[in-house]
Amino acid sequence: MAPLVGLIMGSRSDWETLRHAAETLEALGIPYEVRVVSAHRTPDLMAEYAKTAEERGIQVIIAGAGGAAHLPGMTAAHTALPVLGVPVESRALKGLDSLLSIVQMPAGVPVGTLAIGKAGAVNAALLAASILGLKHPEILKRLKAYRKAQTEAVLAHPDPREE
Ligand code: RP5
Repeated sequence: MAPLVGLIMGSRSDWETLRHAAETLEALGIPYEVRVVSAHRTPDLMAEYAKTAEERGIQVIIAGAGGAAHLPGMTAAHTALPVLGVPVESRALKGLDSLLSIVQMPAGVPVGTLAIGKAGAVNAALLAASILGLKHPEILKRLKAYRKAQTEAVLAHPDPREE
């Protein structure tokens, strides 16, 4: 099936974080593509990717980057598709640099910013599922089942000392 989500990241080194988004999309049966697209190392590719995503059938873009993380914002500047930004934990500043770079978009071009690291990557995929669920009932159904299973897993093990 043609990809509905474009999962992009600034470097191969971001995969360790963004793979959690990929795994969550897979768990929800959402077709996606993965690309390394750097805002500063491959700026032309980034613009081309963002400008052509909609006509290729992509409906949501998840963009992860670390440090001076321009990728989500610059991608959003080139497309009206929803862009979800995942701040990757950086070595020097533990991802606070990534978070602030992504979240502090000036008014006019939004990026939906998630938490730093794995939690943000998983939640970006879940939020993409919510957005896609508005017009893909089968995705909404799988998202609801995922949430139900999560709730049941917590309720089934109320004692934290249990193995
Ligand atoms: C950003 O710089 C990437 O998103 C990555 O998080 C960070 C470091 O990249 P590498 O030096 O590991 O390629 O562009």
